[in-house]
Amino acid sequence: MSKLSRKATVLNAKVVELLQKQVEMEAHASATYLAMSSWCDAHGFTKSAAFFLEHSSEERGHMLKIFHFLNENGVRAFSPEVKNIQQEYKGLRDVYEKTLEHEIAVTDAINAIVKLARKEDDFASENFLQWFVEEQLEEERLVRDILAMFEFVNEKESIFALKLIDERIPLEN
Ligand code: OFO
Repeated sequence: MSKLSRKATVLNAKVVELLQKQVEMEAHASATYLAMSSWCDAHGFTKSAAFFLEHSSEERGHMLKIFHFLNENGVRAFSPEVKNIQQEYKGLRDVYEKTLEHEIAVTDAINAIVKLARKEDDFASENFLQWFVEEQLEEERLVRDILAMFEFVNEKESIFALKLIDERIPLEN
């Protein structure tokens, strides 16, 4: 890193590149959860619709957290392009399975940035990312707990069973 860029930011350039990608990933998560909320609403799963609406806002919050971290530390953050949002799902279980897959992918991405930050001695980014490490643990646990409810209904999930699950979806507000 040249002395001049060191003056602009203490963040490592390779870490910054991954953080910019993470801004995109969080924005994609926000848009995906919005699509899931709409799907759930259209299929009569009102608690799930509210759950995904809440989580869409949370993901936008995560995106902004990284966005501000970059801007506050001398890096120009880029407004992300959000494309390829899945709108259709096979059923309620599919929605939550896709959510878990998505959260696992985000956890892997966060861990990869932490690993790189550690390797590059970018202590500021490593420290900043600890919040995300905790958050991912919590989110994966939450979705796994929801998916566990589906284990109590048989393969041919009746609408009655699905509605019962929907009623037990935890909301924050
Ligand atoms: Fe951004 O918190 Fe999970 O994905």
